[in-house]
Amino acid sequence: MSRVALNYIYNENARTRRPIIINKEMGNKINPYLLKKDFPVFQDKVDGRELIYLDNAATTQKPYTVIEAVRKYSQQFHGNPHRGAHYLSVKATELYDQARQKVREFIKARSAKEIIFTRNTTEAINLVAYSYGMNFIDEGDEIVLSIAEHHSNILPWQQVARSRRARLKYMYLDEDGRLSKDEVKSKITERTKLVCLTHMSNVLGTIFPVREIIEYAHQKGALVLIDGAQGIPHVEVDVQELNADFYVFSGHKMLGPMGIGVLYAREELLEVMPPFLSGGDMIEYVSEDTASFAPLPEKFEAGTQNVEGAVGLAAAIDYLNSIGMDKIHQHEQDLTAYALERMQGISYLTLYGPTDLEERGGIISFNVAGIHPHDLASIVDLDGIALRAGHHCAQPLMKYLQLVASCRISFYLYNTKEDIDQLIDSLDRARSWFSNGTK
Ligand code: C6P
Repeated sequence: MSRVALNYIYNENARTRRPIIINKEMGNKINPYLLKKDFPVFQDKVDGRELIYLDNAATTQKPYTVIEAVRKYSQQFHGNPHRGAHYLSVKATELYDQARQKVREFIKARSAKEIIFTRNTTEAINLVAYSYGMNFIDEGDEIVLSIAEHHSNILPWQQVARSRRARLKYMYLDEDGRLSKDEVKSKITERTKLVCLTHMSNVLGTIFPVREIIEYAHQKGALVLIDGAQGIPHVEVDVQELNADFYVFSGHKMLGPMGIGVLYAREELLEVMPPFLSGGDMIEYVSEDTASFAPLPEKFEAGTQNVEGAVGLAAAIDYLNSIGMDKIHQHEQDLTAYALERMQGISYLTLYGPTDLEERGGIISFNVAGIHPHDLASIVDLDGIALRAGHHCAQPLMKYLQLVASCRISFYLYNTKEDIDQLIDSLDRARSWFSNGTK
């Protein structure tokens, strides 16, 4: 990065800049044009083009405040937490603990002991699978998943089912991409030990009624893991109100850095679960042959911690809070309504997922007649539009939908209706290019 660009990112205004919300003109709604100013990636051309970023389900962009928080930590406070009496080690410990408290408040967990930092959603699910699944799921028990799960919420359970001789059962979706009550009731039974369900489908955008499903599963004596990778960035989450047993998510999908994720689990469960990884910093006492473990949450955080990741995640939470999750959700709903209305009127497009806004969020999968999704993604990239094409790491769902691949757009707080208009112009150009051989 050039010196000029570095100065721009680290200048004083950027450090103190706060997201701006226009109340007069826009009622209580956020103004994405002003929010874009908080994100360095939108201040300059990317690869020579104005960026239209519609791949937020894959990862989100970072505001200056997150970049600055990580820089400040790295420059002024970097030390190995829990391991030294010197200033930097103490400071790193303090910042790491504060970040944990910030996450606790954000998801309204009872105690910071219930917040375990992981690398990402995938590692958090693996932690539950290897620690809880491999020890508490027995032969003949059933693990119930939805067919809409990401591979990260399927493969660990396949391993558990194989090792423990348990049975995997899938809840299938109706033709609108929803889970019916009948389907839920027919699959979750007294034999169910664990239900693993995504909060929002990363392919169809369906927001599942997780609170009702958790309540029903508990009546049957099952625990529930919610994959919140596509949930918590977009809707307010209160884990106590949801009554979730496990809730997992990734920092990089909510404006934070990559390499930091969270497992929330009820304290009683974490107390009886054995460590997933073992080594430094998760112990109380070690002898030649045996060891006793540190109390929660350290018991599940072996090795040197990702302090800069935690600090960046805390800054991302501050940013989201300064705007308000309710406003972010409303903005995404407005964009989704606008996009669906425009896209439904285009004859060459096939859209997938629920049509009712009440049941979905800002992820839209579609196909363009006559153009392979991968070709389409490369073509719109020439117009500066970032979207995702492929199976979206959800092959069982794609097979169920009888699709090989689809294109997918996904919104966040900085997207505008103009982004959607530009996408549709680009799709029109691609279509006529494929029809006439010119673009
Ligand atoms: N989905 C997407 O483009 P990680 O990689 O661990 O941060 O997140 C995994 C994951 C788990 N569950 C759901 C519902 C997800 O959407 C994802 C990540 C990205 O859809 C990358 S494949």
